[in-house]
Amino acid sequence: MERTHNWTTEEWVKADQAHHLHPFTDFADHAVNGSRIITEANGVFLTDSDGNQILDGMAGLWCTNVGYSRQELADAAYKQMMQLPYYNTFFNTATMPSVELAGVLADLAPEGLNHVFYATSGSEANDTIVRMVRHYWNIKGKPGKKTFISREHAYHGTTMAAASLGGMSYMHNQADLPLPGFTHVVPPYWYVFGGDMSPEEFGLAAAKAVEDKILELGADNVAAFIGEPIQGAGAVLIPPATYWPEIQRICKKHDILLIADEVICGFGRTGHWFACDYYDIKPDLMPIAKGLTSGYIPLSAVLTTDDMKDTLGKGGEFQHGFTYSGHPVSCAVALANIDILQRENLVEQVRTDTGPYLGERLAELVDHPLVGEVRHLGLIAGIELVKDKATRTLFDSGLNVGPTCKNHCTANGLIMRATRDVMVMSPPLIITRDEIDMLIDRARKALDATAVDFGVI
Ligand code: PXG
Repeated sequence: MERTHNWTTEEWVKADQAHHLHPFTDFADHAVNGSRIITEANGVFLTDSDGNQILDGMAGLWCTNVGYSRQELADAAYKQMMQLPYYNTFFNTATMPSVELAGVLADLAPEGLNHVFYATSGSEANDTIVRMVRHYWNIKGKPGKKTFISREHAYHGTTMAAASLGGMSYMHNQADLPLPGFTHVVPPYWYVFGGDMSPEEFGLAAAKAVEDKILELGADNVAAFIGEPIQGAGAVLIPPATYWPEIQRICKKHDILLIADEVICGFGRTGHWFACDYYDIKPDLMPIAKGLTSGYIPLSAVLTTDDMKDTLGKGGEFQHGFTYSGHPVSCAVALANIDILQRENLVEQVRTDTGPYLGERLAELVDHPLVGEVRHLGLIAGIELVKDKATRTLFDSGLNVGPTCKNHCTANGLIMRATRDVMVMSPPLIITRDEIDMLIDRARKALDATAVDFGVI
């Protein structure tokens, strides 16, 4: 492609520093250290402006499920742009891709989720849910039911409502959040919060925390419970098997809507189309994004039930939506993306082959002196780095053990995220066994170097 500028890396970095404010970035640090410029990508590999090849163990931000540079997705976008590049879905108008995709999603989704409301990002999908749920309870004649219960370490996005749903205290602190009507309970994070309990006992205790909160607030004041089936950005928190059945029982008992945030878990990440299929969760609302288009183009959606649609249908026009809701190009790309996932049996491949293989290779890391626990399902995993394995004691957060390991990964040609001192990974679903070997080899090198840095070896 013709570029206006044919700059050196240094010139790109300078220009970036001059005008570009980055998300989740310390602006003062950026002014000094700049950014790495990514120039192209293919399969599971990124290339930077110095020509380095980097294995992307994160699929971008948990999203490039079918891998990079897929011709089919570019073709789908091109074809749709030439036929109808934009039209909206407001005021009883539709475009063909938005109609087709809604049907495909209703077929793929867990039973009962028959209706699709489009947005552009995961955050917008979750804001949409807050609007829907509050309107729903008003129409039902229960206007007191307004509070959302979520968990600490939850991530549901960064708009004011989505960040309020989230349980990241560092995000709350910067904007006087959460807004009124959002509250958080302990997450099903056995390694840190489980104490002397078995994981199964702790799963029940963490679910009981939700019920205790409902009783404290009064069920007449609680609108919904929201949870990622597996908390992704919170450091891949995989709940004990007892957790989700108990959460569902509690929500039903107290007439609380259940929201399963599948923004990371959806579209094959766990070896199932949705993690709800794996945990047998039957949500009332399900936000999706990321893997819906493999991140090639922004698109998100809220999937919901007949009951939600019928109830909102009694409230007149739903006063909500975005210019780009159901964008035809995004929907065309999503259809082509789902077609690839199906045609190449990628979800099944993750469930039966590459997911278990990643699990086998990760199990080899459990003996490493820094590794307290490996959490894994399908192609999502977290490696908990700890000071003392026997007592499950974490490092002091000021030591920056996780970020140090992340830097060693980068130096070894691997992108792996550090969330606190948990190394997290979610590679593209097309990753092969050989590439998994490369990923594990590079991760082990980074762990060894980190262990040397902190005198653990
Ligand atoms: N729900 C979940 C479960 C997410 O993981 C969102 C909603 C919000 O999506 P948008 O499209 O508004 O970003 C997310 C996003 C990280 C990281 O550092 C995670 C996300 C986004 C950016 C960074 O792990 N998840």
